[in-house]
Amino acid sequence: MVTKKEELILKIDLNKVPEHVAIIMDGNGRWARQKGLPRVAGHRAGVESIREVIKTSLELNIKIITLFAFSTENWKRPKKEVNFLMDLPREYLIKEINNLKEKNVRINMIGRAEGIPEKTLNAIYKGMEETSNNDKLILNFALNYGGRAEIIDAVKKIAIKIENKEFGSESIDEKVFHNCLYTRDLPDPELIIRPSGEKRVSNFLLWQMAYSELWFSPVYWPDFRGEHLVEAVYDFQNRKRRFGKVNS
Ligand code: V0D
Repeated sequence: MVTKKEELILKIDLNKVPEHVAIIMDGNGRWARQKGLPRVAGHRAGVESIREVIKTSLELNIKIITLFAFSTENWKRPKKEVNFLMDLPREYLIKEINNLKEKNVRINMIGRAEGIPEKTLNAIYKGMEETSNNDKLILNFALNYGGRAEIIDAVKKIAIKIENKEFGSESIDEKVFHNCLYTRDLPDPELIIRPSGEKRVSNFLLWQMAYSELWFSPVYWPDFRGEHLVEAVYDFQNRKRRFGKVNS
């Protein structure tokens, strides 16, 4: 039997796959509510979707996946939920690290370290260290991340460099700015996916998404499967990207 996913993969041009895909892991709470389960059950179910996205990214040869896991605004949620979420990275890495190593996946994190429990940070840094030589796929978690916070942090870095006379204000350009972002080592995402039916950007990768293609899916994150990623990539390949120019 040929699955929907296999059928879609046959239509993909493997030479024109986006290098960097970013995903907002949204809809976990609503998924749980619909099933009469506590919100945290949705967060836990969302881990299986990460596994699916990794597997499919390796098949398609996507090089970087950025996952929006926790925003600078998510601290306003009930304390019990925040505490549960903050233990997930450690739990995730204990469970998945061997699988990630075997698959040659490198773990990375972007966002503000301040506020994240030390135990969580240490687990993440250990995971990053242990996978730092892997080069098939970068799995980049955006944690305590906000696009505006990132831009403010970049402005602060530039101000300090100017105070230290590293360069003058006339030297500030897009390249200098890019090098002060959390994503300084990564190319901008060509494709951004938001599941769960919301059609908003919600403070994700504001600077980096200048020319990104956007794909919205009605599926809640815990129901997101490999075929949904392939569907988004297929649609991406059938768009004309002009970057503000006219086509010749
Ligand atoms: C909950 C569904 C993995 C979406 C997936 C604290 C929301 C499970 C991580 C993770 C979360 C983060 C960093 C890292 C390794 C793993 C994670 C959060 C939430 C926010 F280095 N899943 N996951 N982080 N959820």
